[in-house]
Amino acid sequence: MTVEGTTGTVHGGPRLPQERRLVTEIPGPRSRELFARKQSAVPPGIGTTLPIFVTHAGGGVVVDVDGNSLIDFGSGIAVTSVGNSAPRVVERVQKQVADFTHTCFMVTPYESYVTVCEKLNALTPGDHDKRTFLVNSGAEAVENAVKVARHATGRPAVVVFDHGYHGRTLLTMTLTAKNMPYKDGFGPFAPEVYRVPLAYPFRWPSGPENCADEAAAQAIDMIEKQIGAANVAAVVIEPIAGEGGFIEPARGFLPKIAEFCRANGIVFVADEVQTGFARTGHLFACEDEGIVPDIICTAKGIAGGLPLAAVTGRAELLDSVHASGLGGTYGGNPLACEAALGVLETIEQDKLVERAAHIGEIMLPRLRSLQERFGIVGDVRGRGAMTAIELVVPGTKDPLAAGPIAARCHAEGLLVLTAGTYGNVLRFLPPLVIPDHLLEEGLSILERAISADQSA
Ligand code: PLZ
Repeated sequence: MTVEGTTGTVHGGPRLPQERRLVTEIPGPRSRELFARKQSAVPPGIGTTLPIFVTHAGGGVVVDVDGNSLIDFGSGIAVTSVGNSAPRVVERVQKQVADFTHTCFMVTPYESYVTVCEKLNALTPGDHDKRTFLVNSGAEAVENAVKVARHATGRPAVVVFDHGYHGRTLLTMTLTAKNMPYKDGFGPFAPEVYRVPLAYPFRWPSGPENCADEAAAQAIDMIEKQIGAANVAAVVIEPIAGEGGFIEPARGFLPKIAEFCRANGIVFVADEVQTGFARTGHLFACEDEGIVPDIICTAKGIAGGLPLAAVTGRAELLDSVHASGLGGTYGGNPLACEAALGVLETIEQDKLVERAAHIGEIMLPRLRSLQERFGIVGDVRGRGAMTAIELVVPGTKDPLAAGPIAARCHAEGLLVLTAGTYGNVLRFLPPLVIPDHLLEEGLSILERAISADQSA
């Protein structure tokens, strides 16, 4: 593949040089003007990580209205894994937008929707008979997975985990662990949602080696004693907790939970909205421990930025819902389906699963060397192109806010995101097509930002 020459747009559009280029301070004057307009037109509830206004993006860079070119370690929150305006996505969407833009798949269907579903049935873990249907967002996918699990089992309860994030709708906000900013003042919440411990190795009281067994035992005990396994429709879990801080559950935890579900007729739902589509060096993160979920929810990386999400699961579960019990006006819109087909072709033909693993091989050793040199880097974790550092007050595990270091990176032209229940995680989600030299340069900017920290 031609990563070095990756362009932002095709069909004669401008090529985007794969370089960091700062021509004003960040944000520049034109972005500041637009941000003032945003503040009077858009409520503050819609936040802004970095107030530069974008005109182009592609490969590993985002270009703003002032002509700055920033290194992208965010991919629009793990969405543009194949890059912005990836050529195969652009080509398919451009053709589709000229042919027809919408019919509603539930009114008069079209082939691309069916092809996307066939491909997801084939590509997701497990060789059992599967069905897929398409919706618009990650939250909608998780919410629908719960609907299907409740309908199929006739049971009410849903079990979720500490540090979990599943969306902002009433049900998925309820499934989400963190109060601020996601839940505060937005209650009352949906009923029959129960939260159990997650195997968080860095913060497990008796140490990482005991974490998987103890956390699984506690979670299962709570389910049995407080809910009753026979009342549980679904266990919903991210194979790597994303917004919660890129927490990889201690190895062995996920298989124990999956086994408990199997033994008790509970639907195991993997929320792979953030981890899916090559991001972690597997097509899906569940593959790392050989987990075969009953239902898998995908979104984000599925369609290169067009709004699309999917619910894929065992045929007998999805087929249990009565005719017309599922759906929505826009779910599986033809533009989004074409984009998804372009994404899947790109992942396969450009070997982006391997590319994600390669990105991890570049990033993780450099992040570990930061941990050795700087006391504020308490933990380094992640897989493939989904990595993070957890910041602490040196010599303790007290959380150290990640915001100031993120701001220093932003000022130097590196777009990084924060995460974590304690707001102390810097996470890195570069597009999988980012050239190596931008990865290295981004890591050097991060290193300078950390070493400039007074407490480091
Ligand atoms: N499940 C695992 O990561 C979305 C949230 C951004 P939607 N994560 C980004 C924000 O602050 O709103 C996410 C996720 C996991 C579900 C979702 C929800 O996906 O497409 O944002 O609805």
